[in-house]
Amino acid sequence: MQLKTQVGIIGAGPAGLTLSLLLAKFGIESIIIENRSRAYVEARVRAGLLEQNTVDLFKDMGVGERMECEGAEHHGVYLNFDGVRHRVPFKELTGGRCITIYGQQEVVKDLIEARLAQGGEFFFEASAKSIEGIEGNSPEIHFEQNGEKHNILCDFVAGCDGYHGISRQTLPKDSYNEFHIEYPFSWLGILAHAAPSSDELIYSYHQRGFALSSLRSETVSRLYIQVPNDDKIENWTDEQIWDELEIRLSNGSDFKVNRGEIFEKSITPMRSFMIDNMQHGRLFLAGDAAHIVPPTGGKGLNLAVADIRFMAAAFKEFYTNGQEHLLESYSQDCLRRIWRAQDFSNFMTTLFHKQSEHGSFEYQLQKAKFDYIGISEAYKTTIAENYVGLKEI
Ligand code: RFL
Ligand code: PHB
Repeated sequence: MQLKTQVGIIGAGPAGLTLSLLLAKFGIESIIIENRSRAYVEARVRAGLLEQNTVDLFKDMGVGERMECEGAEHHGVYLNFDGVRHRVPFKELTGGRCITIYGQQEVVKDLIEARLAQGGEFFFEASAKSIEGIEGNSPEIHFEQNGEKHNILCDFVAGCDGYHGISRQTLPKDSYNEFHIEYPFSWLGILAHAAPSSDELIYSYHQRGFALSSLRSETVSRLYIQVPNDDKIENWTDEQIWDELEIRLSNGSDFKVNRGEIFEKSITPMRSFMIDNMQHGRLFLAGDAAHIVPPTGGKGLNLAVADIRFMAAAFKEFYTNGQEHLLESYSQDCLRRIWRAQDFSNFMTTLFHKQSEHGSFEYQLQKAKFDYIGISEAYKTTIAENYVGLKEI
């Protein structure tokens, strides 16, 4: 089958879906191809923290109705270190901004439903195999579905296909520099039918390692613990996970973790990854295809959506005014925010994870940073504005 559209989008994650909806709003045609089934992408458990900008954009796009009902606004966060707790309030320090807790799979469900309701074209279980002709004006995406080969002739290709996708591999190798940090630890994450143990998220340094208490709803908790990179989920019974969470989050206090049936558990490695050019010719990358941040700052999905805001504006400018300057500055426009988020995610990761001997020089530096949060409004403000996401950057 030979298809034709204005923007061919690879990937139905938050980036690709947000792009297709924004383009529709601007009267620009698109087709999405997605490797996995609709059911798979709607069930994939990942992020939960939405920045204010992301929430505002979803509301503007008219896809925020369920998020506003079921999502929970949080106006502060608890930071623990060796049994000491500081709260960082957002509203006071950021002029009224906050975060919203709403699962990524719920975002994906809302976006797919909204796009299908517009008659948007999707190919699920369709794998992009190659992207040809990006240096000309009509690039082509070759994909396979049910063993049959198809192609889409487009004006532009949006590579929203995540870290393992083909888009980044299609960029000429000499068109970008790559930056990596592989952290020597991973996150074991669970979802459980248990009421949240705290009204706000808790990030906790403990000498046995990091722990994070988050949530999805009044009856579902989302929790994480730092584990070594070679750890296996089979090494942990549910009881051991709960015990470890309780040790690390309570740190000797009488804080109790609410326990319940664990219905999802997995281990995710922690990495920072970056390329410093996200485009070549008619191919433009967004989201995890171009950058990965460790989840400690809650930034990955939000960065994907922020890239798309620039990409959609650039396509709009091209189609409505024939101007290419926003297309040309696309990478540079995105990179400022991405580097800021890389720095903040790395800061949160190194502050709260156990990386060196408890009591060592490195540990004392972590603790000195933490103690500074307790005494400085300026430092708290820096954390708050990065955490809720800078408005303009
Ligand atoms: P996605 O979501 O990976 O979507 C890419 C899509 O492309 C498809 N694909 C292909 N389709 C067709 N042909 C091919 N050849 C293809 N190759 C791939 C894939 O099937 C997939 O559906 O990328 P996108 O849209 O850039 O979105 C990025 C976010 O998913 C990611 O950054 C976040 O989940 C990161 N993240 C968090 N981000 C936050 O903003 N806040 C958080 O609280 C947060 N917590 C997290 C996280 C990620 C985590 N894990 C599991 C990595 C917590 C965790 C534990
Ligand atoms: C989550 O709720 O999944 C979550 C929250 C905050 C983070 C990372 C993940 O920093």
